[in-house]
Amino acid sequence: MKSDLKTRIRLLESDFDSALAEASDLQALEQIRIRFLGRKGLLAGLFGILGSLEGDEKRASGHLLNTLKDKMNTVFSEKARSLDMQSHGESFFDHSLPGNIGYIGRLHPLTTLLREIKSCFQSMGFIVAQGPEIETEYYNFDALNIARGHPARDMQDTLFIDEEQEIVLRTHTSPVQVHVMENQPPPVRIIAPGRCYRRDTPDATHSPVFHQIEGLYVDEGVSFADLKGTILTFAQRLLGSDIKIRFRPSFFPFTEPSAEYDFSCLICRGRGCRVCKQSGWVEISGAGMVNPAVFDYVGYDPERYTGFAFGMGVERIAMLIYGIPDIRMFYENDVRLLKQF
Ligand code: FA5
Repeated sequence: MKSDLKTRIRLLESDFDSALAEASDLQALEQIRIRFLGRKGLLAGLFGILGSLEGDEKRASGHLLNTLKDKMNTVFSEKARSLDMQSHGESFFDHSLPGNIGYIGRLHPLTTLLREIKSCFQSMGFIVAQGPEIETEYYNFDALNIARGHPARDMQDTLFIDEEQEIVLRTHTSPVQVHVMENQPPPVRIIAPGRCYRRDTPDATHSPVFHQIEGLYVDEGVSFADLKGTILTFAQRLLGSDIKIRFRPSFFPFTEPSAEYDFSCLICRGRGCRVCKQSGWVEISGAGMVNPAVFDYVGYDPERYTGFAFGMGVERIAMLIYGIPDIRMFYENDVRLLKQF
């Protein structure tokens, strides 16, 4: 009897599978349900036989039958679901599916920071100017007093668009100074934000594409003290009154005297970290008094006018403010980072 029931269980299973495979609509499926799974159906019939068995034989066959019953119910529901979807065609909408949560887009942290920097300088009377990212060597180097063969020309590893035509991707925003001064007489008080390109090897603080904000203030009687006052006011407006700035002597052919200035590291508060290379300071910008040689190129009278200029790295400031330890994180577009802003 036991082996007989086992055979009938196997047969029922294969009959059920082939009947389901053939069912092509919900009516056919209902017939199958009644025939196999109904109260007086084939499965119930086998459970009836179970009643006449005893002991181990009953237990073993009962286990087999219950497993079969679960399987038949699962396979049946899947088939019913798939036929139901087919019968509703394309317009079927499954109300039981979880909804799509739409995320609201937001500004990239560099865009937000650029806007904040612009508004700090605008509140001090600076006007936003723009210049091309593809430049001639004349604007990127010559008119900035960076002579051909001058070692300063190697300082900035340049990406050439066309070497013969002397067309480059600008390595800094300083060429905008020249465009602006060529087009208007003093006084000039501008900032020029934008992308710059260099062959720098990427590391925690260098990227081959990065942003600078150029600043230029030319008028009668502009002094280095004005430069320091402007930068300190800017730093405190942007980063709070705790921020410290530090000027160090430097060299740029287009400024004389030249300096670099650093901001105190907001990430480690001066204790030393990866961003400030354990020094407590982060290099932000080059700056200086406009070299009279540049005034000669643009036709300004160097006897009458003086000016200061600076070129800040925007990413470096963003790293400080947002506590981002590696510049490359700005360009990886990892949503886990971006959605925190
Ligand atoms: C210049 O580019 C000068 N044009 C700045 C200047 C303007 C000096 C006006 C005087 C007057 P420098 O190469 O040091 O200087 O770059 C200025 C700033 O840009 C750096 O302090 C740094 O903050 C940022 N910077 C430079 N290279 C990179 C890079 N590869 N990735 C990210 N930031 C960079």
